[in-house]
Amino acid sequence: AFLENLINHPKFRAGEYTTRFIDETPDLFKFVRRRDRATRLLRFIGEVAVNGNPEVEGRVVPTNLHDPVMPKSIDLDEIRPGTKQKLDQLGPEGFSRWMKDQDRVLITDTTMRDAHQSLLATRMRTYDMLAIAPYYAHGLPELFSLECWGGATFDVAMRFLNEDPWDRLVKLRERVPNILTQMLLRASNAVGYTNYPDNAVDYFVKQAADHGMDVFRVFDSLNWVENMKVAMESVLKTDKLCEATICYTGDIYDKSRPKYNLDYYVSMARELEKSGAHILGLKDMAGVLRPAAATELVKALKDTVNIPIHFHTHDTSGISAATVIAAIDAGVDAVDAAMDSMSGLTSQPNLGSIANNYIGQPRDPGLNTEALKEVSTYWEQIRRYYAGFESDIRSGTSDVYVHEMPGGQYTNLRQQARALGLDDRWPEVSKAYAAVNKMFGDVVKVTPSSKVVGDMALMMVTSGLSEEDVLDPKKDITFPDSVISFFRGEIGQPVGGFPPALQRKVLKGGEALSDRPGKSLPPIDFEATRKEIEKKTHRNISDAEVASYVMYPKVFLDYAEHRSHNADVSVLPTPVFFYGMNQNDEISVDLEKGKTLVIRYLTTSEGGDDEGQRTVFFELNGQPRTVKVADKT
Ligand code: 3PY
Ligand code: ZN
Repeated sequence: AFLENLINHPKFRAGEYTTRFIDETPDLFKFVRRRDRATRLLRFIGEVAVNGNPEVEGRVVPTNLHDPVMPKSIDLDEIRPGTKQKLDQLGPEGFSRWMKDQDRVLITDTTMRDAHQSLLATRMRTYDMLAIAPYYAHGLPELFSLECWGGATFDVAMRFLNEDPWDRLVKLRERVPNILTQMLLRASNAVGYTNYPDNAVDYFVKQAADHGMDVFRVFDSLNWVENMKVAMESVLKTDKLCEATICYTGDIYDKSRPKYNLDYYVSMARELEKSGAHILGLKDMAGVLRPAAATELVKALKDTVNIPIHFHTHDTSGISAATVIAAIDAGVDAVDAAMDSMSGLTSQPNLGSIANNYIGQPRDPGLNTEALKEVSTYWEQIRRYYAGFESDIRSGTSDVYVHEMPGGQYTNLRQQARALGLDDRWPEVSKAYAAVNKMFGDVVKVTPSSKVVGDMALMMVTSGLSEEDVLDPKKDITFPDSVISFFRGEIGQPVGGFPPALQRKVLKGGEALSDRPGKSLPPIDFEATRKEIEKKTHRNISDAEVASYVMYPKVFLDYAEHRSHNADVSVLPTPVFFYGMNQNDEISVDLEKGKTLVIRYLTTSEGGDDEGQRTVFFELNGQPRTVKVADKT
């Protein structure tokens, strides 16, 4: 195709070219890939048949998987307007006032973002979200929003699921035209683990808004408002909602940690409102806000700001529903919860139970409880597909009040600890985590600062280092990269600054930033970047893909490579994607409207041929097809 483009290029034909023609003519790379998608998809299924999907290697394989039973009570013909229409009508400021005027409590469903990030290592596939999406639109238009994007979902989609996160967003928006979409944006860290140049954050936000994002929950991993302002201003330039968010840390009642007292939160709230927030987010990422403290904090914040307040927590302790109820009773405007079957443990508290708790009362969220039940049943069936990603915890744990790990990190860190052979020493890891927090100056712990603390804790346990060892100026220690970067100020400034002695030790005389990293990072040249990616991938690159590359260059290129070999695998049902097909199974795959493939898997040849290739036999729309796959087992 490249040669065809070259030969047909007007300048080439006219002989008007130099040796730099190829470099200077990006259109040469703009060609449609001709190898058909069906063949590429068969190749992927064949690969899974022969070698398995590496993403589930060594994980529990669920049995007895079947297609989910879909909700019966929801009428898919009728659709009522929801919060999306309100935002379109009123604009973000008007919407913010509307929110405050509601008696009912507004509820966000986090199932498609935080719940699976916290329970299933973020592995939920687009396929399973799209199938249920219309039932939300038709059955639950009273929801405030669907948190369905951002946080860790962005890189995991590309890295482990070989999916385009932008495509997920666009398709969800199409299927749910009436409920606000919501994302988690890590301020200057955007959807990554490190600060990006200001114009990269701005570009990302614009792309997200253009692709259907409505509510931007903006937080900074150190509660550094200076760093939040860049992302907030970017959101304020769109006509979408800016939910500037406080990360709750510590305990307002703990006099020994005066950094994070009521005044601290009240003044941060004031600053966020002054910076233009439409909504104030209160994010209890670890789930350590106790009910009584929630009552006091929500009341104080309500007395301070004129914008609505949206509360988020995790159920790691097992008692977070009490905190949510306390927050609602204290007048919070909106709360997060997860569909029943995706709630609890390190996820959000139970949405159905919270909704039922308010039936017949002034703050009744007005959700159809039958629809809630059926949607939850759908997720219950889907969750089984992901059994291999569940963490082995069965109950809430009061240990969270000691370590204060965010729900989204807890299971991840446990898995990392297991991989390092520290499975039986988890209590030590959790203790080390708390100790690191103290040594680092009692910091806000949420992505990416939580990763810094986690990396250090694992390092201490694996190398048998004590707090005294770490603090001892005479003892040489190789600190993890993330820790060095943190002490250099590369993710920002912590509340109250860095502990000076430890900072000196970590940096070994090196300099640290005291200003925003985004200020000194060179701005991205987006057009040059696009050309660079087009050259590497030999295809057209969209604006959104430029943003993916800017966030995660290597992850994006690997994803693009996978896609060019295997087509868009997000159209495959989840059991097929992870575990392959059983003999004589048939699936129909919708490539686009009016283009459906019927794929039947027949068999795979025993043993390899001379080149170690095995033949996988299919029927594609009734016609026999084979693919050759190199046996790597
Ligand atoms: C994320 O940043 O992904 C989080 O979930 C933080 O709570
Ligand atoms: Zn969360």
